Amino acid sequence: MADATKRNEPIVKHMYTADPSAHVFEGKIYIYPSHDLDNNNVINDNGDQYDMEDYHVLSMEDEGAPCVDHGEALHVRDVPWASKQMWAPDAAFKNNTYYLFFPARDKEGIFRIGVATSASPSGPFKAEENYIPGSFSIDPAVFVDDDGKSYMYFGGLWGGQLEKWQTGTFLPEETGPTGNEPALGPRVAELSDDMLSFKNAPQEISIVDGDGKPLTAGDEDRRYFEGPWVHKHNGYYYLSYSTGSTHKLVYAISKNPMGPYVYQGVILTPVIGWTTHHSIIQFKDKWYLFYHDSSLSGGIDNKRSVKFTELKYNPDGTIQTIDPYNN
Ligand code: FUB
Repeated sequence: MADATKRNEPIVKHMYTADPSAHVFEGKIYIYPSHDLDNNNVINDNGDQYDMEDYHVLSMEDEGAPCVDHGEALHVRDVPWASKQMWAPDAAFKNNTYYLFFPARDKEGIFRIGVATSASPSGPFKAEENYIPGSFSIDPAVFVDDDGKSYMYFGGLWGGQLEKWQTGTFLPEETGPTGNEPALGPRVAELSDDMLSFKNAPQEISIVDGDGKPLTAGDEDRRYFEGPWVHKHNGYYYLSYSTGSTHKLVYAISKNPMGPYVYQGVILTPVIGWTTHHSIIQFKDKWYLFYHDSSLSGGIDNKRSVKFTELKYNPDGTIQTIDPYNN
């Protein structure tokens, strides 16, 4: 009999997992994480240490039930366009099909976003022949709205290459804005009805402060870095993301899925390890934050473990800040 899955502890310990995208499918919690390898790669700002090759799908019947590993769901060798680095994925259900969205480097070393399909939420998934045309960078998060429209949010700085796409073309030497220049925002694109392509070219999302001023590149406590996630609560779209270099999960809200989004505050204070990456779901009558840290590996950045905890709203719709080691 497998152990019960406890809050604030790794949901599995037999392998390293990261970047959890959680969803409620078929009445259960399914988690789509990255699968960190137990290697000793050199750690650098380009993210070369995150050298992942495959995805495993995890599920829990309920909070406190054992977490099941459904085995390998997709391997880079079975993705015709990809060469390496299967980073943070997400999943969606539509058209009686489960879709796995994932970034990887193409054969030229450029991050693109691909899609794979399955009849089951646990896979295995079959990859499309090519990446999504017009896709770039990393960290896809797909939000299916109440009206059936689906949006992909994506993008990450540094190793995620978002800076290199400012002109709409990949420019390898391009660097990002600095200081008081507006920060780069995540990108959003509405997905086609078959979920396999973008309806239009991706747009940049503007994240502004309470006075309507765009957050600046130098505002590292609040500006977008990577790992977007969108959920809806009381008619507002909540865009949450990682601040990267300041290691926080923060959020901004909007009445429109395309933004602009107004910055609100911190969801999760820094975890052990450099990266912080998350998802938010409602399951039964509670909201949950899925996140990762590197505590199981003793703090090694690229050996992370998925955890979860309860997320609570204040009556005014703001989110209560969570301390990962005291909640
Ligand atoms: O797991 C590789 C990368 O690290 C992800 O794509 C980022 O969000 C960060 O968690």
